[in-house]
Amino acid sequence: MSTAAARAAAARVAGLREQLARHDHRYYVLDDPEVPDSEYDRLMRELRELEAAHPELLSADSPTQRVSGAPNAEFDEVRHGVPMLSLDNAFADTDVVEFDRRVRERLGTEAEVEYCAEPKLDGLAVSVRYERGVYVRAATRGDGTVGEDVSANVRTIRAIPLRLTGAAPEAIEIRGEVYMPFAAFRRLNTEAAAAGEKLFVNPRNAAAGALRQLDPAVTAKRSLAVYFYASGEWRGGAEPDTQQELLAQFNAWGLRTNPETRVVAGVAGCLEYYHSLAARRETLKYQIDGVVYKVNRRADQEALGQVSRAPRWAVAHKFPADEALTTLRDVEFQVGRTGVLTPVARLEPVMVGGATVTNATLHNMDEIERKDLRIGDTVVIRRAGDVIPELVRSLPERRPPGARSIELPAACPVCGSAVVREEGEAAARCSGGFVCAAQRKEALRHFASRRALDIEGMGEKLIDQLVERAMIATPADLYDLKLEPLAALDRMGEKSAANVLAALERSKRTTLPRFLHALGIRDVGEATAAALAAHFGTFAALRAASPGQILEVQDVGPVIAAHLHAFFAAPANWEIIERLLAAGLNWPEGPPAVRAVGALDGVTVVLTGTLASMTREQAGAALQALGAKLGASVSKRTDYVVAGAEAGSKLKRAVELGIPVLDESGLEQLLRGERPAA
Ligand code: D41
Repeated sequence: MSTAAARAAAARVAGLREQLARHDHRYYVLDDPEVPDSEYDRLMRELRELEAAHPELLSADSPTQRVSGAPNAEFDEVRHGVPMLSLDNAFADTDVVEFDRRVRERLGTEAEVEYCAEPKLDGLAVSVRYERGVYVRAATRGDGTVGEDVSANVRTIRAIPLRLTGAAPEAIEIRGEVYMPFAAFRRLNTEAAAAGEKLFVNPRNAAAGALRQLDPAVTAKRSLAVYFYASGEWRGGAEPDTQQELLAQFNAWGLRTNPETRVVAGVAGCLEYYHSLAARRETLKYQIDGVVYKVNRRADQEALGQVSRAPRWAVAHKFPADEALTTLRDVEFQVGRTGVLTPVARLEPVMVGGATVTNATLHNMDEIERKDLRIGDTVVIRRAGDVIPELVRSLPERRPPGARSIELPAACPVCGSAVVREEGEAAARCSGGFVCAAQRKEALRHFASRRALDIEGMGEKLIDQLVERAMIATPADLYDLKLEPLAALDRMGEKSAANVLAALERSKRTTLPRFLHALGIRDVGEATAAALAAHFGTFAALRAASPGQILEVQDVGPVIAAHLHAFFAAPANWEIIERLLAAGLNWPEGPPAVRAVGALDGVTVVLTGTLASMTREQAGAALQALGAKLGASVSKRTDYVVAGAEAGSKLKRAVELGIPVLDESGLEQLLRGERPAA
């Protein structure tokens, strides 16, 4: 091998050791990992491979040469009677086939080996020591030889008996996994969020945090649980002959073991167990990250022995990682049907949870700011079950020098209209309305809706078809529709098509408030439309108004004024409006209100019956905009009753009490701020 290649390998090995040491410290000592486990595993695998290829680089202080972790200074050290071994990992089914082949080779058998298969809990390994059946101590795994004394905390776990049931050995160490069930984890994070504290990333970290509490009373509240799966030192009495019998003995002593454990035949049995558990993974009440296969017979286990702290008779078959690191290549903005712009992360493709992920939604600009994302960042992607991939966070410590910040575009990526983002609102929106292809269907549906132009029969399904077949793009196109092509659509026919055309014809005679509302200008609802119509009197006056003049309208603030101004400033909107007017849309117009604001202060009006020019809600909103009060019933204090068609008891009562009764022309006078005589 060339010296250059050897130097490169040595440099890479040193770099990997440094990174792994830092990750160990963050993970085991600080409980605050910087990278997902899968990334750690990847680095460790690369280091092992390099060391295998270059044995001259091996050293005693390599992270591959010890199991891991440094004891937390706060707790006393405990030396395990028998070291706690670690597990080798298998990722692919073929890794398990290899494992089984090595086992049978060493045992010198062609026959199927019996394995004990268990879920691999994502918790913390502990060793609990009983002497003459009495709980004496509990320790974390630590580096496998020396762990931390967590006796006081583990004691608080209700599932751990303080005395074993029945006859017990003189001394025994029992190993298992302490974990936090999902329910307890969610509860803990809900409480932490309410208290404004930092949330735990996953149940494993939460369990680690709970075990490391200096005050056992805090641990006791954290609802930890445990499953036992192995023994360490065993002094006095005979050890069971199989893993299965060992677990049965644990149960007899009152110790929990995982009920999902099965004895399976050969590698086929192992893989079948793995895939069936993987399919049920979401239904378990606790987090698992794979399964563990153990040669069932203890005599076989002893014959197989161990290599560098890991038994040759067991292997952890991991589920595909559900978190992974990748690069944020770009952020694009998608426009939804209501015009909301949603940022979408474009990622360097990465395998997460068994699927390739290339995109992740980012919801809104606030989230981008909160997560401090830049294009070029290394990011953590998580995929839980079948759900949509999530961008968890970025790793600012890995940010490349050229990383670009992410800006909200000024123009809509679909139609080029201005993008607006209101103060205090997370969502940014395209102001294009009909002009924007992304918003077309929604804008048309609104235009035709009952409270707008009320085009009967022009429902969502019909609009979908018309837009999809490019028969219409804007409301102006509605009035160009012809009978034959309409009749040819799904669920239509001659009669329905004729009905729709008749409804379109009827809708041309409308009111100014309805028309303004129908345009779908952001935040211009019925009440605002009515107030605008009452204030300006004519559409021409409104369209010519400056933002300052629009601000004079009651209840219209700078945001709505800006939306209106932007809408009327867009030539595309103008073209639509001109075409609608040319098609014959019309409404009664009055002169602009003389002294609109407060003109009806102190005036109480009761509305009754059906009005022809606007809905009662629109009329009420417009009256209120001028300062009038709306009465629910007619009394001596009522100043006017406005009576539309089919007015009933309220009209009768007004006549009885001698209250002035107005028709629609009287209402128009009121809306101009006048006080008509009956
Ligand atoms: O559920 C687990 N996390 C689990 C861990 C398990 N079910 N079995 C395990 N068996 C062992 C051996 C075979 C070495 C006794 C283990 C672990 N070890 C283990 N946990 C942490 C490091 C090793």
